[in-house]
Amino acid sequence: MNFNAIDFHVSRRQAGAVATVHPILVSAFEPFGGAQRNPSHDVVQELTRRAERGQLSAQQEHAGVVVVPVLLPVEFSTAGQLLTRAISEHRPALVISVGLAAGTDTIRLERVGLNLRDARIPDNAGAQPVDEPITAEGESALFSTLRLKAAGERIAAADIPVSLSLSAGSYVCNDLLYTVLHHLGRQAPQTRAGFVHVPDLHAADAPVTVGQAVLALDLLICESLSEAPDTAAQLGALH
Ligand code: PCA
Repeated sequence: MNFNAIDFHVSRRQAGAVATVHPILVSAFEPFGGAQRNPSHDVVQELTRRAERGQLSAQQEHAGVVVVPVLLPVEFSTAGQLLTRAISEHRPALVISVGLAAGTDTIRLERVGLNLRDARIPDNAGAQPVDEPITAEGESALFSTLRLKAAGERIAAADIPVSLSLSAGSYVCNDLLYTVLHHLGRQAPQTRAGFVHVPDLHAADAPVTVGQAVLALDLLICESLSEAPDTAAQLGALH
């Protein structure tokens, strides 16, 4: 998969209409594991469409919000390389990545990226690393810098199933989360970044609709553009 697979798009109308533009880099993944679709793509596409029409709450609350969507291959290393390259190019205010976690029934706000590759199935390029670090010299784990508790409370208040998650797994989504946090920690520590897993939104009994997932991302952007520390809500997990 090469760089052409990436689909950049910035709304010129919005970019020209405001003095300060805050690009929000939002990545989605291609299908994997034999599936025809990856709902993360639908969610990011719809978020971008609404942003182009100026319909996001984030745009009412923060001037200059522009969504820059990026579609990534489900490939270890490559996904992270492409997104860090896009970060260098766009110098975004926020980086939010979205992926599918089939079998879950909530929007999962990922708190932690692990320095670990342990793939149960091959990625889309056939790689299947087992028990390997992502970077040999990196920290064991890195925390999302998005305001997840503030966002989680707001998403729950909108009656959307949401949870804070302590593991993004050990496949390509975790690889991307860790790689982006590692990169930003060194290059642009003021830039908040994190990862959101969505359930299979195309399943017949999907617990969350595409519209709800889009609203959840919108609220996550709203909260994460604030420079304030995250709220101290008592949302820690017992197990
Ligand atoms: N989900 C996979 C990789 C791509 C995606 O959408 C994961 O959770 O790692």
